[in-house]
Amino acid sequence: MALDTNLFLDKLIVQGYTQLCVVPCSFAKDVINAAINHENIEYIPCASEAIACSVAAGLKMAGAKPIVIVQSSGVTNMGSCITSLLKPYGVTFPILTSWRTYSEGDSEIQHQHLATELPKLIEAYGYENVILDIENIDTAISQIDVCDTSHTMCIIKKDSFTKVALKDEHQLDLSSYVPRSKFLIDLNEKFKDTNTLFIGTTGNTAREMYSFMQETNNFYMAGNMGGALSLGFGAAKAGKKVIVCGGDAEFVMHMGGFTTAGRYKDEINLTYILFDNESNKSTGGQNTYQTHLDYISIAEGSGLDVTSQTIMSLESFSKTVDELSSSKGLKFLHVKCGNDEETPRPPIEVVRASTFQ
Ligand SMILES: Cc1ncc(C[n+]2csc(CCOP(=O)(O)OP(=O)(O)O)c2C)c(N)n1
Repeated sequence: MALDTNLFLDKLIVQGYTQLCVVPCSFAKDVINAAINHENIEYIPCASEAIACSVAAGLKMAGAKPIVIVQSSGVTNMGSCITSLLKPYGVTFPILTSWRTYSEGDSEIQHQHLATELPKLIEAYGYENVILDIENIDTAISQIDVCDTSHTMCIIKKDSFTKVALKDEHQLDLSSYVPRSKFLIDLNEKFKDTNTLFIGTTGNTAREMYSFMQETNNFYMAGNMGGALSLGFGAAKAGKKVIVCGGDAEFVMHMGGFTTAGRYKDEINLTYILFDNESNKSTGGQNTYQTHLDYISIAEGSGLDVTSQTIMSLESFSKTVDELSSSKGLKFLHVKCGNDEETPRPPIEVVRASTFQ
């Protein structure tokens, strides 16, 4: 049993809902696709769950009728907005969160804690919670309406929605870009058997590092989305030579990490490589809709030493990495990349053993 996704969205529109403020989760992939396909509800991709909540609060206070959709891991990011804005000012709108499960031995350790504690976290925020009814669509809509008028969060379980494909005009075409594996294989060749510490992000980069960079010194950060640069900065401040392999959704989530690290650029040896596939590959490939961003200028404005051209080829990547690795500092590289076939997640023993000292 699953809710008919398109009908669910149609009914929400009839109820007057106007925008979906989203940080993607694979559990919500079909609702997200349906919203992107639909002309009568606006899809607002947000850099973090905190931002999604604040945007929705502004929309609601100004008379619109937004809905927020996030992953359970991101409910933590909303804490400040909930406790210091939504609760004290009595602002309400539906917040739909997936509930990621965890079973022993799963390397997605980011979900282990909230797999049992999510309802308690919601309760600690002063919210009620309700599990989205997937048996009866009208009950489901009534639940959303309750969340619109009270501090109640709606929990979405796996497989709650029927499949919806993105319309052709919304599909991303990354075929002209070099697949990320080629760059990772090059990094493996250059840095195998060195003590350079590689940090992979929550997204697919860490998974692909496991497949294509078997011989480098890797930390697979299976969670803490947005924290890769800051984690790398801390390690570099403590004396490590670090390369962070970032993603375009990861880059924007806690962008203040760049302004913090930038202050210490002369003391450290850290390179941030932004592997930009224009999408959230690991949660279903949703477009990040960030073509308005100039990543290089953002990094430069935060104090990083940037390579001023976006890297489009393996040849220029290889040459630039050689140049960068011979100098100290806080360096930034923007690389456009395409998709590879799905790669397996690093097993839990590998993820846990990748802790660095
Ligand atoms: C706080 C938080 N919010 C959302 C997620 C779900 N999530 C995991 S990876 C990801 C997207 C990563 O995209 P990007 O950084 O561009 O890397 P890619 O997967 O495309 O390589 C999202 C939204 C999460 N793990 N944590």
